Amino acid sequence: MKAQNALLIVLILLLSAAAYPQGINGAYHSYLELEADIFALQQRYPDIVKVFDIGDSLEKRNLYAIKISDNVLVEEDEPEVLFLGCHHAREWISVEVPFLMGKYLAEHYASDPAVKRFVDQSEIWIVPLVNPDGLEYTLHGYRLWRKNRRDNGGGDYGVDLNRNYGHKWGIDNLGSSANPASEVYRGSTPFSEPETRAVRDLYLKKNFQALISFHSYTQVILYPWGYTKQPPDGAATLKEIAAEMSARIQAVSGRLYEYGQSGDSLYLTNGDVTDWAFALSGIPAYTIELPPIDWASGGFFNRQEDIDPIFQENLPAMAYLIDRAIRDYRPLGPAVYDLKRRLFKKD
Ligand code: 0X9
Ligand code: CA
Ligand code: ZN
Repeated sequence: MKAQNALLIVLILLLSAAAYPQGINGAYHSYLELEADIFALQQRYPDIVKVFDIGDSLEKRNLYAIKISDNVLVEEDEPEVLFLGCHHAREWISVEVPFLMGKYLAEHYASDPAVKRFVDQSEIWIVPLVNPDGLEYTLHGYRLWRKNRRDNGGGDYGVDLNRNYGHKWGIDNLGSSANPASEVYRGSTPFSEPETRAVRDLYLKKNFQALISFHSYTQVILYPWGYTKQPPDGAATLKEIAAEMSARIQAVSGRLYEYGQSGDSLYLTNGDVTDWAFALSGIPAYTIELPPIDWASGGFFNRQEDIDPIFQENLPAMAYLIDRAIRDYRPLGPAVYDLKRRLFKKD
């Protein structure tokens, strides 16, 4: 290579590094950036933060769960709450909100009595990146990719991870698709994907009392069922909690998150994580579709300056759910774990 050419290449690299100081994804996390930040958090707060590797993605990336609790090395009999992000690759903001929650809890434990109470009295589990292969593909392939990267044959790729869970899986072709080319392809069987199996297996080992699965966009809070318009038993409670969360969000930013039963308010979905968890253990299980409200306001492209405000407005909603899990907690004992496993086998 001529010296001139080498110089030119170095110049271009320097210029692009200056133009993208945080990589091509700005303040959003890639898989490796998130991995580094997760371990940095554990290293800084080892008494209350522990990282678990809960399985591998299809392309062999690690799936991480962050546990935040006092005596974090011990499994205590405390209510557990689960926050999930990024079932869908292009929904970048859905990685940031649950991750920032973990960071916030760790950083404010020593100074904020409310945070201390949450961390001491519950165990908060965060899986910020359920779909790392998809996320990487949005960075290096196609920004609007949604599914994982399963090779379905015939040139078709990807399973919609939020159609791959085991409750009423594939019950109709409205709430998911049997077509491997579809954006809502449900996969070949329930839990055919390693990513949904990892979430399932974590869920079955724990005793979660509540969960939020973050998505974007449209600014709504949704609860089961998704597979039908029929309301579930306990719909009134699910609605009441959604209303409380919505009000808390609005109190921060003025932004309105509508709420309702997902099958009713959005469109039918079968095989999503909230229906599965709710069917299994009847816990309050929510999908929160983060801002913006519509495509014209940015769709999947939130500005990096919006990450923190979106986290800040969701913080009291998450805190409300944790607080409620603490207040309503009835220690269940090992029989329930057995029951859950048996129920699951029938699925
Ligand atoms: O379709 C989805 O999986 C979610 N919307 S998104 O635009 N982020 O893809 C909504 C899931 C809602 N849950 C149920 N309807 N059960
Ligand atoms: Ca604990
Ligand atoms: Zn989504």
